[in-house]
Amino acid sequence: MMKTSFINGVFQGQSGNVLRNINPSDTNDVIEEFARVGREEADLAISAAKASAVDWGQSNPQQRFDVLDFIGSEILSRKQELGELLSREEGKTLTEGVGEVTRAGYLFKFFAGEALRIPGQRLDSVRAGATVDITREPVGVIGIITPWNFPIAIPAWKIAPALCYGNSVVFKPAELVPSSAWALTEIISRSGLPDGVFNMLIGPGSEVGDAIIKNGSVDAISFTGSARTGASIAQQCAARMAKVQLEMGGKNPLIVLDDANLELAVDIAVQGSFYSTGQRCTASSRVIVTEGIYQDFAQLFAERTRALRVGHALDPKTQIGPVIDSKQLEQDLSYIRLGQDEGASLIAGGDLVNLKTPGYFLQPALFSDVDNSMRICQEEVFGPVVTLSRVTCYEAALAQAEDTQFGLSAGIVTSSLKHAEHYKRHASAGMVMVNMPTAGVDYHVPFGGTKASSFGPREQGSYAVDFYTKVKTAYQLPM
Ligand code: UN1
Repeated sequence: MMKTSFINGVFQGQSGNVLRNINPSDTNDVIEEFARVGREEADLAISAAKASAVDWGQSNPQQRFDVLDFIGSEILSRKQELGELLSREEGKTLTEGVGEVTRAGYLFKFFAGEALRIPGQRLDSVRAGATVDITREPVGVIGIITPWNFPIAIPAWKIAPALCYGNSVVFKPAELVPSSAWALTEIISRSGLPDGVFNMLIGPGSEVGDAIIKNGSVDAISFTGSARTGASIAQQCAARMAKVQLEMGGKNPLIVLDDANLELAVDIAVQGSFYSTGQRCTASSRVIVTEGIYQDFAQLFAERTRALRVGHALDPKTQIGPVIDSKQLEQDLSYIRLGQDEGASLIAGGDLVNLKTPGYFLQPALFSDVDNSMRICQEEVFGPVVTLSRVTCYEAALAQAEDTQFGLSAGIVTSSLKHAEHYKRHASAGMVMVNMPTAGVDYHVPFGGTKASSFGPREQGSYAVDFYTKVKTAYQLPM
């Protein structure tokens, strides 16, 4: 049976427009079919969200805790099954899929707790006898638009705080990964939320996404995706003065200094660069190495890259799953050709891999002899394609790491406390990782970047309150 969107408490939305969810590890495997909806259904969902927003905005902390805790508990108790579904549709390995589902479960649990401690302040007025209450109120209707690379964790880290702080939600998942979004929606549909508070729409960005962005009843938009779409959303939100939060690209540097432990440095580089098939905005895509360790590092990193087992996401031996679809694969391959045309040396990988099942399999690619001004060092590939460059010293490494339009995550591998401390202060990225991969973040602390990577208040952790609430200042003289 064809699956549908969820509007005003009911799974609904028939259409002749069918979305087939294809497994990137085996393109003969059609996972499920969905009925795509359009602008009209999006407007219905937004009206339902608006109509329910006032009551839900006045719900008490216990109601919100119970809803979020129910969702989190069910996700955690089904993590194996949901992880398998996620890996089947997105292509990350089963370990990564189950890991992501676990993260989503904990995100709901975290915000269940946050619902019990929504912050506020009471101050004495500067005018005699009066007091001032500073409170956090729901924003209203939140439009949530998510990418394909984290089919459940990114929806979770937007939906959970939206509900926690008393907002209604209209959620549009990426069309490449509708199954995880639908499974999450099915759980939410049984969580005790009043009808209309949570809506999920399966349909194209050009209609459903566009309706969410343009509809004046949507008070705020949280988006993760490409810089181009993000810029357009920001402009449209500014024009109608809607609140906006954007998470976009990265070109994250990983510095390796001479004093680093070689094995640890290579592990961190392989993990951060290639796991999840490099399809993370936090992936390390520029590895910058000082000259004393460069030779040994380059040799071991290339060996390890060649040895990575690319395969079907659900095969337990697989280390690197397929690329998400043919379009992304074409983009990865065109950057690999571009790197060669620009004069970089492809020292490992970069070939298509043929397996028993037809899928988008690519051996991770490693370039050396790059110049940071090359396009492969400046533009986000969003695939398993990495550059390796040699610098003289820490200061040169830092300068090169900073030479980018992006500012999401920045890593360093070193045993020098002095350099680690300096880097934490002077890297302009929103997240800095010392002796850890640039990708793979905790669920209870803020996530986000600077420069072209992010715009608006931070996501996750207790900082999420800034986006998902508005502040009221109430003055009172005694009666
Ligand atoms: C992570 O690295 O754990 O789209 C999360 C992305 C990011 C999430 C990365 N928004 O890749």
